[in-house]
Amino acid sequence: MIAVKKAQLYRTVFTPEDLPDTPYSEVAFVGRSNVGKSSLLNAIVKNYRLAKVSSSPGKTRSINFYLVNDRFFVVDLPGYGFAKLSAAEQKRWKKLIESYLTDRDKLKGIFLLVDSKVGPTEKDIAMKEWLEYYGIPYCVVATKVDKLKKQSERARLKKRIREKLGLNKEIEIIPFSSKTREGRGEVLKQIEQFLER
Ligand SMILES: Nc1nc2c(ncn2[C@@H]2O[C@H](COP(=O)(O)OP(=O)(O)OP(=O)(O)O)[C@@H](O)[C@H]2O)c(=O)[nH]1
Ligand SMILES: [Mg+2]
Repeated sequence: MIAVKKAQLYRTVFTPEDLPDTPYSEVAFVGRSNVGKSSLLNAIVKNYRLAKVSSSPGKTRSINFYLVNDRFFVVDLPGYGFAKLSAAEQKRWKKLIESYLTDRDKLKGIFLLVDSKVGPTEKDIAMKEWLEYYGIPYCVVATKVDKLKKQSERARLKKRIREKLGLNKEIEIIPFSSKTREGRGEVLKQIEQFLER
């Protein structure tokens, strides 16, 4: 498993032209606004002040590149499904994300984050189809599992997500909590697997 020794913000990108051209491979976090992408990043690097986290959705508006161990990037993307954005902002978001996801040969894998309590939304399903269409390797992270208090909810979690998203058997689902750090090791292992491709 990767030992995270060092992590720093490398670049903040607001327009496709500013996407960095670097020698490093990368993995990225995508998902609804407020699903816990920035919290996942912080839990992975054990620095709760690296990426800004907020209970109001739409906190991350830029694509943020974090350089880990001077070896690879973890990329925190702005969330989708944030209703309060203006049409112009939504258009800007779409263009930025699309140009990132479709034209990035250093991108080795995506973590698609789904809220354990809310379950996959229509937008999550659309994102999954999109990743498959473009042939981008991905896995699913079920976030905020600490919120599932009932054993029965917990037991059904993976099956529910798999069915709703229409996932193939070989696509991994990792239950995760940034509060308890459950799943951190599995996410790091998956990062390693993506980077080896
Ligand atoms: N209970 C619980 N709350 C969490 C967890 N992860 C994130 N949260 C909370 O969920 C809210 C959103 O977390 P963020 O990490 O900012 O979410 P994001 O996906 O980066 O959101 P955007 O930047 O808006 O796209 C914050 O209030 C977090 O404290 C978790 O594992 N458990
Ligand atoms: Mg964020």
